[in-house]
Amino acid sequence: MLVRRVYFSVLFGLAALALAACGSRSALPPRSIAVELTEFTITPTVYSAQTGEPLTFVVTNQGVLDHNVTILNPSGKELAHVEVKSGQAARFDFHPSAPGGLQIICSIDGHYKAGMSAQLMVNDLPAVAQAPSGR
Ligand SMILES: [Cu+2]
Repeated sequence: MLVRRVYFSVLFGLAALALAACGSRSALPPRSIAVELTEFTITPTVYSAQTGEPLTFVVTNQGVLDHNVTILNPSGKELAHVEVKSGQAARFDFHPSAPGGLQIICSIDGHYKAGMSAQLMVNDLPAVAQAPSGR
């Protein structure tokens, strides 16, 4: 009987370890982020995410002109892009793969210069560590 109890506690211990090992980045739940475009702003202007977090950007163009959302890495490489016609909405999935600051712009000629830019901050902390700590 005692042997059996020990066997079960070892089994449960192993199961708990396995769960803890899985509980990091890959377990982040999908999240949608709403983005609004107008002449000539991207709202909000600052976004934050975790490395590996499965994001879906839901973009609404409230402007009278067509716009797009383009995500650029610090060296200017395009990581994601979606066109959104005036009055319409579009969505795209984006999984930030590394920590750092990414730029979100509208790449249509002159729009970035006119103010269509925002920042996506990607950090490597697990989601739990984001909760405000007690003071
Ligand atoms: Cu634009």
